[in-house]
Amino acid sequence: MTTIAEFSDQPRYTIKNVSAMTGIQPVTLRAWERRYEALSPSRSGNRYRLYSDRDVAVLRWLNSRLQGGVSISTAVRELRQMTEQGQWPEAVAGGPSLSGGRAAATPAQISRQLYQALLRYDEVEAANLVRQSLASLELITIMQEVLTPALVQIGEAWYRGEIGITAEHYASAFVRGRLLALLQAYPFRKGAPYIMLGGGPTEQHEIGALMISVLLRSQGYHVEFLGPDLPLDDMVEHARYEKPQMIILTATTRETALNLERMQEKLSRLRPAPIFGYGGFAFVYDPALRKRVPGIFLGETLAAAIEKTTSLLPPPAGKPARAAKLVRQAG
Ligand code: B12
Repeated sequence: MTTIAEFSDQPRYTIKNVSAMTGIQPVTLRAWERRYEALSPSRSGNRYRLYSDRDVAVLRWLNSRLQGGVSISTAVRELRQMTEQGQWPEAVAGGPSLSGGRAAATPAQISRQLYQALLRYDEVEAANLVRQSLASLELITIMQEVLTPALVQIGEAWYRGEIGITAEHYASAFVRGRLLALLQAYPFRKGAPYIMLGGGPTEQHEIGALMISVLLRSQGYHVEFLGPDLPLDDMVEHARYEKPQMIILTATTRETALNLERMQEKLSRLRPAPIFGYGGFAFVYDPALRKRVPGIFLGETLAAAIEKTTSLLPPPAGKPARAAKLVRQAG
């Protein structure tokens, strides 16, 4: 037996997802909210309603009461009376689910399934899981809670000698490909604050930088992703002509982190001088490196990097970007 209280109250699903999961039309969902205060979903940064697994469970329960002949106002009153006494109804199973009958899964579950699909070299299943994530989760959640843990698990399995380097390369190539498709699905906004992004000299890891590029582009910034292993002088020359407002370089290894020591000084000779921000695993693993690299350390997580970057730049004009056919292209 599972009560509705046991479901997560993390905001996660759009109204369209919830409609697909419960079979209740968006117009009805909005009316239940407005007239009966059946639910109060959170709002995303761009003001879209976001529902949690608990909200979905509540909606399924309300629907089952309606099918039992009770009016919506009575069902909502029943629910309120129970919750005011600290009780929750038992969850009702089923209803149409997210994608083709697949039950709504948590990010951790999707991540584990993705890890297993990648180890089997099952590209169709891996692509389906990414598509499922894009339809139901926020981008930042997909990056931090689905893709990153799957890659870390792959890295650990390789380290323990359980999988070969081929499997590890296949998995990172797959994730890299999905992220590039996503990046290109967002409109390229020339007039918006301009950020150049990539890996520092000798860096071969590029997935963290790609994730930040996708997240910033989704917020409407003009982001140029330049790939890994960028020579500093060449980048400074590029920046001299292109005049970005900000340059972000990432470092996973200590060697790359130390290679970033002179970037701030080189950039300070440009007019106007771009802001120099950096981050990545090397600075999380060894925080002392932050003292050695002049510039702005952007934080330990992708979410922190986005927050810090957006606080340093003017906001992009207009609405946050929407990816063209995001789910179909990237999935
Ligand atoms: C895929 C992978 C590779 C691929 C990369 C492919 C590609 N195109 O990107 C390849 C095969 C090339 C590779 C090479 C190597 N790798 Co490697 N690799 C990995 C693996 C499995 C996943 C890395 C990844 O993309 N993670 C996803 C990202 C998003 O996660 P993350 O880097 O941890 O980032 C988090 C934060 O740091 C932060 N973040 C990330 N970027 C940024 C940027 C900014 C600005 C900010 C603020 C935050 C931020 O957000 C993330 C989420 O919290 C990890 C395993 C692991 N445990 O992570 C090893 C790992 C990173 N690799 C490692 C090593 C040692 C190597 C090699 C030296 C191996 C070798 N002997 O040749 C070389 C490095 C060569 C070089 N000079 O760069 C070590 C690094 C340890 C260290 N600090 O020295 C790891 C941790 C494996 C391990 N357990 O030993 N690798």
